[in-house]
Amino acid sequence: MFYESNHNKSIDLSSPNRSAAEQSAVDTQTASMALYHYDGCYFSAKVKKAITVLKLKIELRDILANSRHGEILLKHGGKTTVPCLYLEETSERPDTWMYESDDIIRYLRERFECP
Ligand SMILES: N[C@@H](CCC(=O)N[C@@H](CS)C(=O)NCC(=O)O)C(=O)O
Repeated sequence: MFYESNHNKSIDLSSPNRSAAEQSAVDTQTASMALYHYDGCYFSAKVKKAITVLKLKIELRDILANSRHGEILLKHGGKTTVPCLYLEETSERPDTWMYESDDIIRYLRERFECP
């Protein structure tokens, strides 16, 4: 369970209990994602905490530790604000650059939190 207050909003997340096969299927899906972030950013920390609680393996790209990540984020996402979740394109949609920590957490939760 994860509870964190943010401007009077709260997040209540349950940690999933997946089988090895289920975890492997989830890992395959998250292999096409990356989180742009930096250490010391509260909003990034909130998303990283949710990623941990949801037991997701999502590549972390620190834009301060590696300026190339920041350049790519600006070029393709349109701004250097973090956190930003990158979702590789699929046959159904183009690649996506999702800003706003609450939107990212909601998305990950809807897709990966077990009922
Ligand atoms: N409402 C946003 C706030 C994000 C935010 O303020 N991020 C800061 C770092 S903690 C940032 O990137 N500021 C620089 C900028 O916006 O260019 C969220 O919840 O994701």
